[in-house]
Amino acid sequence: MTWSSLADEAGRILEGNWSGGYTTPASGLYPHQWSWDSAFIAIGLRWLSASRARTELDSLFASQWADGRVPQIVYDPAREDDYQPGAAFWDSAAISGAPERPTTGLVQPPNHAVAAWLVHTADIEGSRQARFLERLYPKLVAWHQYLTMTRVSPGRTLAAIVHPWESGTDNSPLWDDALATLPKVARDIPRPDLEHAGADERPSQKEYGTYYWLAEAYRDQGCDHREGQWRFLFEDPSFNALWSASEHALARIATEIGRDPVPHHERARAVTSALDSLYDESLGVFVAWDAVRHAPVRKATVSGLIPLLLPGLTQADQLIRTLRGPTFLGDHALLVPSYDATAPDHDPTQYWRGPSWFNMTWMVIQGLRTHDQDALADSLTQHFCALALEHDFPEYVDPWTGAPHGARRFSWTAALALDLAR
Ligand code: 9WN
Repeated sequence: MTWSSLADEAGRILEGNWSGGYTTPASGLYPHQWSWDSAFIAIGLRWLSASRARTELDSLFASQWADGRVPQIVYDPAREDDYQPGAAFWDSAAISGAPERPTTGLVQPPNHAVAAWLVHTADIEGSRQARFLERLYPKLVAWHQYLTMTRVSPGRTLAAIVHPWESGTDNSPLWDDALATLPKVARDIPRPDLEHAGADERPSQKEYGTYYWLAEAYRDQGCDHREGQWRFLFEDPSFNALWSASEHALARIATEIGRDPVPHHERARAVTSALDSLYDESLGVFVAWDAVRHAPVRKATVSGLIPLLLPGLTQADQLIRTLRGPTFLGDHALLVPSYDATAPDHDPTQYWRGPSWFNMTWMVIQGLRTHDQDALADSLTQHFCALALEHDFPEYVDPWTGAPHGARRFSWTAALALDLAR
């Protein structure tokens, strides 16, 4: 492998998945714009074309809701039949405050300010001339304000997700017990996704039954979970670590454009210290908090390692020990598994229930560098780039064999490989 062949191929993939205003995650399986994908994609795209990276984020924020939320998916109306649930399911035009383009009412993890700052740093002159940060800053502030006002329960500090899709780690074992208590929709659910990936590489029909039931309930109450007793509510460690990291980035952005960084530092510190309550000493990792049952979900997943991104994290040494231990890398994992390798239900090929995802390993690499663990960061970077190139930039891989699964020519795999290869 040479860095230039990697960069060339990654560039071709991002070119192929470029729709004119944004990059689709994968041309067949995911034909629309996804929120946290666009942020990861912009981080790599900045090395190909900083102006396209800026457009990627601008186009996503053009579909921000009036209440500040950044939608999980912005739909391409021309591809309505190619992904479900589609725009017709959400009918966002019927909801007050929704943007012009059709979107879902759910959100995804808030990694956007991190991406905006990194995009800026790749081409400071161009960014300043385009007034990129001036334009995006109030939108990013409104997005974080949505989290504070709508997703933080009274007496808490961390933001909650209201649907597994919002975690970005859809069928993670973290959600199993809660989902088992929920109904499923009775009708047949269309699965165009199965034309592009094996059924054993996607969430099951049973899982989709519950996902739809929950999404319908959310939609039918105007995309606001605060009506009645919402039955799926979790504080996810990765979602909140990204929120805190994004507040740190917003502080930098604020300073750059002559605004006050202090409120962002304060929020970042508050979220980081609230994450303490999710740390599980015996697992050596952060876990999710079930805000309906008022109990932690004591399972080790890669989401619980993502707080490593945060400077000054008091549990960094323990997290790094856990990462190196049998739960994750052990002696021979190539990339970070998505779920506890020692768990009896770990499956190295099934979506978020074991395989390694490139965005998660990229975040762990950034976290290792934040905590001066360059040797391990370097070795993960080598495996990351080699596996991406060898297997046509797959969506995810078996952590031990590196065998590819899910979509190929997957945009964030290409973008983040490009970023690491710099
Ligand atoms: C639902 C687009 C998205 C990623 C998620 C990943 C997968 C969608 C799906 O694909 O989720 O949002 O259909 O399974 O889990 O992280 O953003 O790449």
